[in-house]
Amino acid sequence: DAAVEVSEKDKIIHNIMTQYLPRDVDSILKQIVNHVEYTLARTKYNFDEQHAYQATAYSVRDRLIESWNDTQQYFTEKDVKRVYYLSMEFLMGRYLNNALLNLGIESQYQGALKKLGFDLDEVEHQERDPGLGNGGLGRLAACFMDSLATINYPAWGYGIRYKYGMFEQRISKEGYQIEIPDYWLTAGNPWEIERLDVKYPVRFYGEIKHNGKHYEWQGGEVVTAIAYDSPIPGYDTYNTLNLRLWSATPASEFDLDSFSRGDYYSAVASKEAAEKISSVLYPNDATEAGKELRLKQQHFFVSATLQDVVRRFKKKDRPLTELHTKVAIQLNDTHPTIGIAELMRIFMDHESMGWSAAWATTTKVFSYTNHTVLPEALERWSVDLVEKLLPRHMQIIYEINRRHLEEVVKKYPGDGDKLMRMSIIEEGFPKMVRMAVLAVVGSHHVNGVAAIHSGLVKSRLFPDFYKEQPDKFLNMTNGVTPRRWMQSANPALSEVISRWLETDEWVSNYELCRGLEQFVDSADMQREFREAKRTNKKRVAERIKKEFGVEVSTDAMFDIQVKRIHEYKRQLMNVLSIICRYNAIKRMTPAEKEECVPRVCIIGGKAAAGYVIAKHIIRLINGVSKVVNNDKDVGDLLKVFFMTNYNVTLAEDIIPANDISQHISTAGMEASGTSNMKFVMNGGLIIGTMDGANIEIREEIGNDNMFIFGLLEEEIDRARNELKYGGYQHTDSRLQEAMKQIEANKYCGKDVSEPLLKNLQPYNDYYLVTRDFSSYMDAQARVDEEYKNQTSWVKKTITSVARMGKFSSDRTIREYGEQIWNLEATPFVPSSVAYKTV
Ligand code: F58
Repeated sequence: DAAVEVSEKDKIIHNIMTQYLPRDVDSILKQIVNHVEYTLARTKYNFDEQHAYQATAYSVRDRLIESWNDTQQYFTEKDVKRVYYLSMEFLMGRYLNNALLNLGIESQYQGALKKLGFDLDEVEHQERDPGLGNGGLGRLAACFMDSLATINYPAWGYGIRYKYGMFEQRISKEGYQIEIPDYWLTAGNPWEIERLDVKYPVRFYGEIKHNGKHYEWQGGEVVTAIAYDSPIPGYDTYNTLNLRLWSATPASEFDLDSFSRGDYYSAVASKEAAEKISSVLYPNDATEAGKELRLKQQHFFVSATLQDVVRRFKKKDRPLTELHTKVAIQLNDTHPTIGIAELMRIFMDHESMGWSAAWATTTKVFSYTNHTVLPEALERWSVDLVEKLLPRHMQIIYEINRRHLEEVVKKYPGDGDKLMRMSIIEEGFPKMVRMAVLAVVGSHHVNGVAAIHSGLVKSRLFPDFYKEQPDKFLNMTNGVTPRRWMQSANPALSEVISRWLETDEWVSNYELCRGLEQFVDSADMQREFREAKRTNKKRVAERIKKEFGVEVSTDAMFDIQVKRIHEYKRQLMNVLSIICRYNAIKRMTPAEKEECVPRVCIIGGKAAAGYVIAKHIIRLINGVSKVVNNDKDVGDLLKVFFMTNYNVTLAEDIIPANDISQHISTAGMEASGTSNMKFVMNGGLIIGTMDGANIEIREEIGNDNMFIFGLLEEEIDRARNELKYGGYQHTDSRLQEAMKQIEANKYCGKDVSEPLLKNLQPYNDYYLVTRDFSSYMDAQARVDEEYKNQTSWVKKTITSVARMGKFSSDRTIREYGEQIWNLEATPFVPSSVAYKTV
């Protein structure tokens, strides 16, 4: 009868709903082949490595979708507070290996692919590296997603699905950088799920009307934001988070006017323009260009995100004034700061909240991370532009500022200077909106990314605000994920660590690595660390052989500086010292050569397309490389390579091969740096300045395990003035010789040498290259000396690896969770989502 029918049906459904993909080799093989046939529509008997990659990726994605769905449903049921990490950049790197390791099914996939005649490693190399970020800021967001998932925090990432990521760098025959557009979606992206049903309208331009009750923003242009979701697995947890990236498409409503005018083609063309908004990542490094399209991108992704967040909150019936009890929003730099005005607009214009309630809630939701103190990098938008593009937001920003300054005046009557300093609006021609000030005023917490940097955020950037609300300002020292940067990038060393610790739990609890220190004197451990290093150096040596046709010895010291090319990072100082080393070798007697430690110098990084000096530095490096590598006198003692197209994948390949890495910014200028952490975790030592996280790394691993040089932050201003006003002139004869050779165009033409040398003149040397040079050369000499004693060197690297626990992004994220977001770890508990009708 009917009752039996229903329960039979329910049983069947229940059986289906509680079935998960089996994890054994043969089932996985079948899943992969199924995707070859049904997803890729290829014959099962004929598919290549690229198809194998895609089918494998789809099969892994299926698993992630299972846990993703369960996790999201679980979070909803438990009604947890979530953090939303808003970032214009997520520099995720390849997904496949990371997902396999986090899910703990790498060996099964290896087995399945082997049966199909493929090697997992090779298959993994088919994946494009999605470069949706510039550098440290974007990669930090990616490490944070991994840690958020691993710690079981309820979190979402929100950003932009750029069609073109960071440009591909090539080097011309003459040694100049060439930028190639990165259309990374040519072969599709199996890690994303297109959600054509998750879409929001986003408005630009137009005008403001008051309808008697509240303001309404009308007219202008409307585009539609479409969601693309990528599941983010955690390590050794079922929890799977979501990264939601927005893509811009034409709005679905039609502007009937232009159609009825009969102008069909231009009506279509104007729709097409919508897609431009999410088309390209701005490859700017540390200077703000003030481009209208960039502000459009910011409002586009922030508006869609906030609509999505508010909709999710409103699924349960409760007042929006409680939003902060379920929602924390982290602003990754000032790029999403327009969200403060946008949330106010939603509250007031759409949800009929009054100003006070709206503002009280908004400031309990947002917090802001600052990533730089460089004045030229702080975002400012002209009032005219904001007024034109986002008229309602401009009104709201003015009102936020009026009320904010009213408080300042009350407390400091007559102090006009203070008022000017604290204003969100910078007076001048043109008037500007200071996004960082808006972020500070609208946030409950503001943090820097390393101790020294957070100090400078208080003392240099926002001293007046710090004085009023000292507790608002925090430090959250950056970290990196040991999953990608050790376990995945460096299997050789990871295996050694796990064997000595007798566990691989250190992968999600880095502090366990302290246990390595007790074995530091063991000859066995020392040998195994050195063997792992040799394995990694061999791989890079092969790469060099393939790319440059040059043979390098793995006995040489591998010296690496890879990061965006910027004057403050001082790649120029590095290459100048390489020239000095070259000159010194040329003068050596055979006996001296015998004593000399061979070096392989590797430099890599992209220069922003419009950053002329940075591009000159690349040209100089390539020039030096050519001269040095082809000089028979030098032999194996020195080799120089510029590695093209530095990205996450390349970083994973070469960082494990480092003996020493360079983090040599002018003190006070590198907010934190994160590659410094990766290099040490992979068994190398650092030559560096007292800047960014170097300072804290030194605190953890000890001064004996680092090569520190250069002026301290508190000495910089004075040194700069001395240089500028003639009180100081370097007398380093090695540097003088190197500069003379550059002047004689030994390494590059005068188009490059002249501007570079001009920048090294005392009155122009803002980054203090000539001032720190001797001290840098001394530190380099110590590096050479210490490398001769391989036993003491490897002991230093073991001790350092053991003591790097602080720099796991798991630690960083716990601090954010506890001190800023007020979150609870919520590991998924299976029983709670069992199919409900049974
Ligand atoms: C970097 N900033 C800092 N900005 O320079 C670095 O010290 C820090 O470790 C890292 O953030 C993470 O906190 C950075 O990468 C950018 O790439 C901006 C992108 C948008 C345009 C301006 C530069």
